[in-house]
Amino acid sequence: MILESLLPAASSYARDIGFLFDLITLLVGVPFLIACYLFFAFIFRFAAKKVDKAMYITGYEHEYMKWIHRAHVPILVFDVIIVIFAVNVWYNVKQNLPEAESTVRVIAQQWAWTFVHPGPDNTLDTADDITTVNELHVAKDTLYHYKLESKDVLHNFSVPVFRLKQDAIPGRVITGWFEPTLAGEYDIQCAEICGIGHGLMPARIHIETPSQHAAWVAENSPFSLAKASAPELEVAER
Ligand SMILES: [Cu+2]
Repeated sequence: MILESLLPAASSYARDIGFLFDLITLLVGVPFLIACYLFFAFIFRFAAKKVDKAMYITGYEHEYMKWIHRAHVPILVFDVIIVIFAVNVWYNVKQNLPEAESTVRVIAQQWAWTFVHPGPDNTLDTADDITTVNELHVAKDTLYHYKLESKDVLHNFSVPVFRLKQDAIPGRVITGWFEPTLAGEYDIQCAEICGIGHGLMPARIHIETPSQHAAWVAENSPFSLAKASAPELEVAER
């Protein structure tokens, strides 16, 4: 796996996309190298010789055309192979929407990311939601839906370790999914030129074990924060 040697695979579909990457590299790269080899081999071979004026060939005769047609066949077959595998992965990642165990809202704007996490009740758009800037917290082995929005222009929610990239379009809420499979802290990057600060639109994803994540949720829910900053309230409640 070429991609995985450069970047960890941290989502359930990262390896499928890595496989596509390898397949395309192989099926396009090998003919490319053969073509380059022939191109330069002929240049050097015939340039070195002092020959008479080159023969003029239109290349329209069947005798010469067959060298083009014969090369076309494997290229077409490779294209069909790529399309078959790519459609399969595309369907699984983008068109299929497996049932979610949790949902996060991702809001892009010039030039920051806002993430809304469901609080302890695991339901979005309730009073205990946790909102963060440039910091997304998710639990490992949990299937998430994301609701992707943009406040201004086109952005792109890219999580390289997930092999996930999704455009954010102002006026639309785009739903997609991911399932983190590897704990750790990784990059999120806007992958659509969205203005002068585009390069300054990174964020971090924190993939925690379910127990660590539960602790983070408990610690950061607005109610526990209110209690921490106003301990006398807790006494008053009793
Ligand atoms: Cu952006």
